[in-house]
Formats: sequence, C-alpha cells, structure tokens
Amino acid sequence: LSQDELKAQVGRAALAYVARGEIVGVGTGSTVNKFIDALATIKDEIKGAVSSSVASTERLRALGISVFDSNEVEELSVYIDGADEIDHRGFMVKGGGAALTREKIVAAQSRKFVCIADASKLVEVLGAFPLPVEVIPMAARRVMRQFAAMGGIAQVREKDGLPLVTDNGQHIVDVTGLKITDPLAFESTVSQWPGVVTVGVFAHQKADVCLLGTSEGVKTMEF
Ligand code: DER
Repeated sequence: LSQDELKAQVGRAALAYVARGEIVGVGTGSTVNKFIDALATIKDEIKGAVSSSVASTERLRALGISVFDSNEVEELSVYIDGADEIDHRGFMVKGGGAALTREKIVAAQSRKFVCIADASKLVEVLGAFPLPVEVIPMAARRVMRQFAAMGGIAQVREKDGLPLVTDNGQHIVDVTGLKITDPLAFESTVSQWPGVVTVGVFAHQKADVCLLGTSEGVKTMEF
C-alpha cells in the first residue's frame, strides 16, 4: 500500500469515532484531508465541524460541511488530527502543517483525541522530526538562542524566501537535534518562554487513540 493509501485507510477508519448529529473537531494535514473527504460521505448525518486551520476550513466548506467557530461550541466529543511523530504513550510532535496553535486549542475543547497516521509516524522517542514552535516574531532570535543552549538547531520556517506567516500572523521556528525524553516537562518549560505562542509537543493534549495505517491494515492503539 502506498503512503497515500495508508492515509486514506486511516482517514476512513476515523469515521467510526464520529457521533451522529455531532460537531466534529478537525485537524490539519494530508491525512486529515483524507478524513475530511470521508466525512463528506456522511455530511448529512453530522451537524458540522470546528476547524484548526484556514486550509481545513476551505476543504470542509468546499465539500458542503458547515464550519463553526470554536467559541460557538463548548465541548466536542471527538477531535481527529494527524501527527508528525507519535510515541507509545500517545505523546506527539505536531505542526508540520503550521497549524499547531489552533490544533492545540481545538484538541483542548475535545473529549477524545483520535490521531490518524501512517506507520512511519510511530517513534520510540520524539524529536527526530524538526520540532515546530510558533513564536511572536520579535522573540524569534531569543527563542532560537534558548534552543541552542539545549543543543537544538533552530531556524525560521520560510515560504517563498520569506518567513512563513501562520493563520495567527506569527512565525514558526523548526528545531532539530532534540531528543524529547520527557514530553510533559518539555512542553511545560518551552510554553513558558516569553514569545512562545505554542510548542509543537502535544503531551498535555496527548492522543487518546491512534489509528495507525500499516500494510497489514489499521492498527488501533489506545493510551
Ligand atoms: O501540522 C500538523 O500537526 C499535521 O497534523 C501534521 O503533523 C500531519 O500532517 P500529515 O498528515 O500531512 O503528515
């Protein structure tokens, strides 16, 4: 099975977690896009979605699914999202799609986080994937120095030769060279640095379930 087919497999499998008549929390990325496409096949059975990015909102609306603002909904039963890395406790690195801030917000208002990922995302220790950190631009250099002090190599994410600007109007630094052996402590520490909007470690907002696309089929992991 190609990686694309593995993503479609888990995107479809996630429908099992969608309660009828509910508003679904929807993440961002190519695997989530497969879920959105699957969700569209049952769009008359759900009320709509809360989205974690402009990109996901556009795809949902294009497929006829109503999108609600996160402030219109108190609590969601389920949040479906991908990950760049997920470990055996359900802790994740996210933000490859530059949507980590809104993803963490919608995840926080959801009762169950269902991660959908192809098998390549399952790791023993987080940190091989460049860690995304959304920052207020004026703090970027100091945040980069703080990562350097812990052995990380940070660089500002660019798009067309300029710093990428997120849906929230901020910048992202990606940090390589880290081994995140204590995701909960790491997320708490970095989140307190002045100018950090969101760090792409999802430990306090970990996954409750992971649907992992493997060549032998979908493997369900519960955390
Ligand atoms: O940006 C994100 O957090 C996305 O969920 C990303 O981590 C997964 O994207 P993918 O499904 O395209 O690999």
